[in-house]
Formats: sequence, C-alpha cells, structure tokens
Amino acid sequence: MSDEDEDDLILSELDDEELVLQMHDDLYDGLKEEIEEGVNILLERGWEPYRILTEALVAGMTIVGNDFRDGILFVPEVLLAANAMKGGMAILKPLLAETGAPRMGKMVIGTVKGDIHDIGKNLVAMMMEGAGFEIVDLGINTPAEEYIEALEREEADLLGMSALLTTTMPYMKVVIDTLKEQGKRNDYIVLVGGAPLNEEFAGAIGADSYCRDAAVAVETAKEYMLRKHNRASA
Ligand code: B1M
Repeated sequence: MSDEDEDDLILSELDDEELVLQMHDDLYDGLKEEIEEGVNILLERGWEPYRILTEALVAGMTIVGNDFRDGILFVPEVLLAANAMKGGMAILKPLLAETGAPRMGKMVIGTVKGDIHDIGKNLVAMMMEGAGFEIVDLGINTPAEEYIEALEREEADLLGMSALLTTTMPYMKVVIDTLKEQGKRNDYIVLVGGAPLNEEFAGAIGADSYCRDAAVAVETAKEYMLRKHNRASA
C-alpha cells in the first residue's frame, strides 16, 4: 500500500480482522491516536475490553518485541510503540476495573530497581483492579526499602514484583531476603513476573509463585487470598 493510500485509510471501514491487523501495524509505527481510535471502534462493535487488550494490543506488542530482539527496531521506536500501547490501555483500564467486584485484597506492585519496563506491570495492575483487588503501584526502579515501607503502610496482603531484564531479576531476591532479615517475609504473599522469569527462578529466590501473565497473576492472587481467608476463619 502506498503512503497516500495509508493516509486515506479509514479504520472504521475495516472489518474486525483487518482492523486488528492494522492496529498491530499502527502499534509498530507508534501511532497513538490511531490505536486509541481502533480501541474505540472495537468497543463500539461490542468487543470485550480483555479481548481488545490481548488480541489487538498485547499481540501487537509481541511483534514489536520480536523485532526489537532481532535488531530491526531500536529503543526510540519501541518507546513510541509503548506510548501508543499505553494510549489504548488507558481507554480500557476503567472498563476492565468496572466489574464492581468486592475487594479481594490489597497488592503493592512495582518494577524492581534498575528496571524501567512497566507495560507488563501496568497490565497486571489493571487486571488485578478489574478483578476487585486494591492496587498500590510504586512504578518503576523500585528499591527494597520502598516496597517494604509501602507494604507496611498500606497493610497489604500481596507483593507483586516485575522484572524484564536478566540483570534486574536477581534484585527480587534482594527484596525477599530483606523481608526475611526483618522477620516480615511470612506477612505477605509474594508473586513475581516478567518475561525472563520462570517457576524455577521464583522458587529459588523464595517467592510464593511465578505468574506467566496478567490473567495468571489474578488467578494466583485469588487462590492465595481464598486460602488466607479460609485459614483466618478456621
Ligand atoms: Co526493553 N528489553 N530494554 N525496553 N524491552 C526487553 C525486555 C528485551 C527482552 C528486548 C530484547 O532484547 N529482546 C531486552 C532484555 C534482554 C535481557 O535482559 N536478556 C531489553 C533490553 C536489553 C532493554 C534495554 C537494556 C535496551 C537498551 O537500552 N539498550 C533497556 C533497559 C532499560 C532499563 O530497564 N534499565 C530497555 C528499554 C526499553 C524501552 C524503554 C525502550 C521499552 C520499555 C517501555 C516501557 O515499559 N514503558 C522496552 C520494551 C517495550 C521492551 C520489550 C520490546 C517489550 C516489553 C513489554 O512491554 N512487553 C521487551 C521484549 C520482550 O519482552 N519481548 C524488551 C509486553 C508486556 C505486556 O509483557 O512485560 O512480559 P511483559 O509482561 C507480562 C508478563 O511477563 C507478566 O504479565 C504481563 C502481562 O501479561 N508480568 C507479570 C510482568 N510483570 C509481572 C509482575 C507480576 C505478575 C506478572 O507480579 C505479580
């Protein structure tokens, strides 16, 4: 398609499949306004927010991730893509949180020290909120003291940590070891996630569970809270 044709492209005239593919392209090109428009069109067509999130946004970001890995895209382009993704996520966030579900528990979440990746962490926070959890989001580059101070201040039930770099994932152990040293490890359920992690790593650092994605994080948190409530009422 020529540039001129692309300029003339009217998103609302595409069918669902074409629109989702176009959104993958627009995400790749960092076109925030087009992504927001695409999200709104899919919502108008009755798509569930979660389906838009996974099929249009997360799937598009996976393509960006692969080309970043392969040296086809570079940091500035990926930043633009991330910005476009955030535009779409901002529209979906209140809708995902709109379930009116009862409070399930409170989670302090943050990306670990040295790491500025926050898209996955934000997605987890959004999905958790949608499932009725209260979220205290500490943002990126979070040191151990900040996690622990927030856990205590907020009287949280769960700690969620995210790391996307092989160089920053070991910092999760620093946080858990600090909790242990302070005799507070058993006060919180610790869930960890991020692309380079796996179950074995989570076990080795002393976390309670590894969460492959946001949906697993929600289910895992629910299970632990159920157990906690059952123990409390036994
Ligand atoms: Co970065 N980056 N990046 N990056 N970046 C990766 C992670 C990388 C794998 C790309 C690659 O080379 N293939 C690579 C890491 C390699 C490694 O460590 N082995 C990498 C690198 C090297 C870097 C820099 C060092 C590049 C540089 O400067 N030369 C630099 C690091 C800066 C730093 O942090 N100190 C850097 C910078 C950036 C940008 C700023 C450009 C941008 C981040 C923008 C932002 O987040 N605001 C960026 C991006 C976007 C990526 C990729 C392309 C995409 C990450 C993403 O958002 N994925 C990524 C490649 C990739 O992962 N394929 C890459 C989508 C997101 C929905 O998935 O984050 O995995 P994810 O989250 C999932 C699950 O993992 C899980 O649920 C989420 C939703 O389902 N999950 C949790 C995540 N956290 C959880 C917490 C939980 C539970 C589940 O707690 C309960």
